[in-house]
Amino acid sequence: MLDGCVPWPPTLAQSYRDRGYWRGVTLGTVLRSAAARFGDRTVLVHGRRRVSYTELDAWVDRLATGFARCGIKADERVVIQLPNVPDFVAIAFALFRLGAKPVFALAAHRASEIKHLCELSGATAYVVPDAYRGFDHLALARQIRDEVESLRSVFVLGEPTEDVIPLSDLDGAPAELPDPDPTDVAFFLLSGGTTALPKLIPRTHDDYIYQSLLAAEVCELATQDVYLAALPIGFNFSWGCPGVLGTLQTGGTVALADSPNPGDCFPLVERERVTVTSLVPSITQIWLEVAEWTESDLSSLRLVQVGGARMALDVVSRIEPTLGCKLQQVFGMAEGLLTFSRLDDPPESVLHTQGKPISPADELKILDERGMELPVGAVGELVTRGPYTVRGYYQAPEHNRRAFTEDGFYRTGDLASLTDNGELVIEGRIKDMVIRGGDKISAGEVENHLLAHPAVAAVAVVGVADDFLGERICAYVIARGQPPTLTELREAMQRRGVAEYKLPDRIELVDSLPVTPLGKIDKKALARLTVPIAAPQRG
Ligand code: OOB
Repeated sequence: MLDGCVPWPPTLAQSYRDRGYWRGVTLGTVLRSAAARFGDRTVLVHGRRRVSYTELDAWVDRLATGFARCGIKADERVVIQLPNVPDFVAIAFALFRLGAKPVFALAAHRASEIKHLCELSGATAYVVPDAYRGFDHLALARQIRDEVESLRSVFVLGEPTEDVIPLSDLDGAPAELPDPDPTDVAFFLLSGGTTALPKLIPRTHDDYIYQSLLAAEVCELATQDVYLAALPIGFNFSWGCPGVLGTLQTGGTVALADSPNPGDCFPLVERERVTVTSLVPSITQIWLEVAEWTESDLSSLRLVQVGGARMALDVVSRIEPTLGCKLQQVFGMAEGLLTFSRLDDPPESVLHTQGKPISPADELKILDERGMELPVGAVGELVTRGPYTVRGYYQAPEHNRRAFTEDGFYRTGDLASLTDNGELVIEGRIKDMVIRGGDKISAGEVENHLLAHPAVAAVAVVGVADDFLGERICAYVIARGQPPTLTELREAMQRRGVAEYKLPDRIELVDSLPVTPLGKIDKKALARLTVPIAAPQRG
């Protein structure tokens, strides 16, 4: 396994193989078999572009050869920052075939996040669009290449220019490629981040193939299914829960949307006869509003998965009647564990719980503050381990000691309880994170950026309840000299190259911050102080 990753204990790994969970194949091979089975069927649709299984397989070979000729080698890390386009999928698979490891960045990430990801992963290459949504990714890529020592190459999707490699150049007769080890890392997902900076989550071929196939099975995916990738496909939910990878393994079609908004998605649902999609709660709310009056025909939808953040009951209960399809509640994390409500679960269970783990080998425990296991019904921290839940973050031994128990359970930082039936109910969070829409924002990261501002003497960032996004970002600031305005702080963070979704929605100027008896800032007290806001403040 790649250096810096924590493997599963050997006996447990063997038992996962013996029980058939880990199949000992790589993602590159999975695509090869899918192409052999599903040939001319369409695997990817984007706008007017349609790619068949056979075409994707051949394209991936050509790209892999091209990457190899450009010097990309097995085990090297490659940061991919692309929107939902067929090229994203082809590039990821080309890297899988080479044994190089894609690191999935979000299109919304900017200099601050990208630099961190490139440094942390030691990336040798970075793949970007030339420009996207008015942002010059090429300029960002050049800046990052200048600043990050390990970064040798920039590959660009779009207009060819000097000093970067156009992806269209990566072509050539397929050469002999090494077959990577299925137990090794296939790619890296990003942690939501409780620490000031995001961590990298190594996912292996074995564990991810198992997860995506199992998720496909629970969703009863079949060749006739059309999965709409509404959310960014670098997000675990739409990449492999079952998402793109689950669909590809079952012979279905993935329709790639430019955004999760109804304006982009509804016509696609109608045109492609989409059957399944996955959404976060805030987007679901917009879908429900627009579905009331849309002229698009949504009748092909059979299943909408919703997860990534807590969802209000009045939203949950409107989904099935308004969209005319089944709702599946999903609780998940890039680290692994997935719980899904089942298609035949009784309505009360689907409405009020986040379902059951997808694997019989998932182990879930609810712990109290001292680490003692709690009985059914009691609320405590959810910890978990299993055949597709990681044993450690990449290159983070110290953090891993805190984030995992001694016996390898991942401490989710989520407060939950289990019902008599073994369903999970998410009750809250102890981790220092804001979940805004489906986006996870580390409070510590935002605090560090704000502290860099000369007018900020001290700051505490908390989530404030919001009807639409679930939470918004509120910063309690003790000013130094002239108090800063929200706009000033947002602009200062933007100048530091921070992604837009992490900018505070509101500031509260205070003279002091409440502290716990141990002298830490008392965020619970702050959260209690904060009244919900109807709309973001500006000024
Ligand atoms: C998904 O993954 P991440 O890694 O972006 O975030 C994980 C965290 C969880 O620990 C929990 O705090 C929160 O997001 N979360 C939920 C939730 N689903 C995730 N909180 C309340 N209710 C839910 N249903 O968000 C993710 C990954 C795969 C599938 C779906 C979501």
